[in-house]
Amino acid sequence: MSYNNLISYIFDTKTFVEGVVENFISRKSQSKNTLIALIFALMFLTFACNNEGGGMGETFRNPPEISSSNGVLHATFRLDFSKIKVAGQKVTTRIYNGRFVPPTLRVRPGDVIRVKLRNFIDEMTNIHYHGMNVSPLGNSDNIFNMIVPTQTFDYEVQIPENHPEGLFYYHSHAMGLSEFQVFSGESGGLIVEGILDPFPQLRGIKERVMLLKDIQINPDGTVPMDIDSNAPTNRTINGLVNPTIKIRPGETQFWRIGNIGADIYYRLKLDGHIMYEIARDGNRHNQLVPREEIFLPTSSRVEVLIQGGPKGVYEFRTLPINMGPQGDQYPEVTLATLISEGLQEEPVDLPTKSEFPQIENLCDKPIDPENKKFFVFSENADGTTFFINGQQFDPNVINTMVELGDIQEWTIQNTSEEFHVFHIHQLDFQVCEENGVKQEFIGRQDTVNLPFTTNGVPGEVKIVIPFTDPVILGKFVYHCHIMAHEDNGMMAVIEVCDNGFCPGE
Ligand SMILES: [Cu+2]
Repeated sequence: MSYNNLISYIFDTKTFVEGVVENFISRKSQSKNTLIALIFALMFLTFACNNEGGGMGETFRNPPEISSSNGVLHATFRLDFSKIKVAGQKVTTRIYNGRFVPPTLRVRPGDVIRVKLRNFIDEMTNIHYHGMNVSPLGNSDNIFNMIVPTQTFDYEVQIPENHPEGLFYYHSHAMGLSEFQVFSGESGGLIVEGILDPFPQLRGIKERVMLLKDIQINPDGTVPMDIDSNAPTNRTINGLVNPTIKIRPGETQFWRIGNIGADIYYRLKLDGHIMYEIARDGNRHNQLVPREEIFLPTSSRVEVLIQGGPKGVYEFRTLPINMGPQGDQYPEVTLATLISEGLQEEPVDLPTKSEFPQIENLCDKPIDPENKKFFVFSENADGTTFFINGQQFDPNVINTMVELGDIQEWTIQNTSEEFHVFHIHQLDFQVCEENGVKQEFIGRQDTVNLPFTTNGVPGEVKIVIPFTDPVILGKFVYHCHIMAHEDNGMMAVIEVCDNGFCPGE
C-alpha cells in the first residue's frame, strides 16, 4: 500500500472505527477514547514498519482521482455549501463534493467525459474544460450554457483520438461570477494520459499532481465576495500548506504543476534543483527545457522532471512577483518542503531532443495579410473596468469571425500598467515574439502573459493560432485569465465557421 493510499485508508478507517465505537460504547467516553488511541497506535506501528524510507512519512498527497474505464469517465459533481478546514481555518464555501480540491479526472485520448453537475448553490454556474481541444457546442465545453440553482446538467465531452496529452483542468466559467466561484474552490485537475509514452526510461517513475490554489477566509468563516487579490492569502498545494515531499538522491520524479486559482501568479523555484520542463499547458515540448525558475500566470500548467539532489532539505517556493505599477505585489511563500533521503539512486538518462515527437513550427509559416489581427487589452484608470479593443464582454456580440482552416497571427498589446494573461478556449497557439524579441520554439500553449506598459510603450506578444481542427467549430471565447479582469469585461467572443456553416453554440 502506498503512503497516500494508507493515509486515505487511515482516514476512512477512523470514521468507521469511530462509528463502530460510538455504537458499542455509549456511556464510557473515557474507554472509547482509550480504544481509539489503541487502534491508532497499532495502525501507526503497522505503517512505521512498512515505511520504506524510514523516518517520518511525507505529508504531501495527490488529490483524489476518478479515471475513465472502457473509454468513459463518469463523475457526479455536487456543487454545494460545505464546511471544511483549509490552512488551519474553518470555512464554509461553495465546492464540488465537499472538497476544496475535487477529484482529478484521468482520461486517455479518444475517451468521453460524462460529468453530471448538480447545482445546489445560490448562483448560476457551469464547467469549462480548460485547454481541451474539444467541441464548444451543446453539452460539451460550452461556457455560454449556465446551470441555474437546483438544476442538474449532464456534460458530455468527447476527446479526439489525436488530443495532446498532459495536465488540463476544469473550473467554473460562470460569466461575472468566475472569480468568486474559483476562489471559493471550484476548480480541479484533468489529466490526459500518455505524455511520458515516448520516453521508456521514465516508465514507472513517481508522479505527483500539484494543484496551486489560494484562499482568503473572513473572520466569520466565509470567503470574501469582494475579493482583493492583493490582500494576504493562504497559498496551498492540493489544499495543503507547506507539505513535506520525499525523494531519494538521484531519483527522478514527474511533477504536474497547475496554477488553478482565480487571480494570482506563481514564480516557482526548487532550491538546489533544476526543473526540467517537459510540457506547458498540456502540450509536450519538442525538447526538455531546464529551468531555474518557472513563471506561472493564472491558469498555466507545467510538467517537469526533478532529480533528487544530495541528502538534505530543500524549499519549493514561489518568489516575489511585481504585477506592475497598477497591479498586485505578491510576497515570497514556501509552497512545500522537499526532503532528499534514503538510498542513492543512479539517475535515469533524461530525454534528449531526438526522443521528443516533432512539432510544426507555426512562426515560420507565411501568414496572409487578412489573417493578421490586432488586439488591445486595456483598463480604466482605477483598474475596475477592463476592455479588449475598447469593448467589454457581451455574450450576444461576436467580436471575431474566423474561417475553419485559417492560420492567424494575433498581435496582442497591453496598454495598462499591470500584467494580463491572454487565454483562448478550444485550441493552442505558439508564441513567436514578446516585446519584439523572437521566442525560442519549444512548443504550444493555451495561455500567455501580456507584459505591462513600460515608459509609455505597451507590452506586446505576437502569437500564431491554427484554427484548423474541425472540432473547434462554433462560438467560444478569448479573455484575460485573471478572473477579476475577465468578470469585469476583459473577454470577447470568437466564432469559427466552415464555408458559411456556423453552428453557433
Ligand atoms: Cu487581466
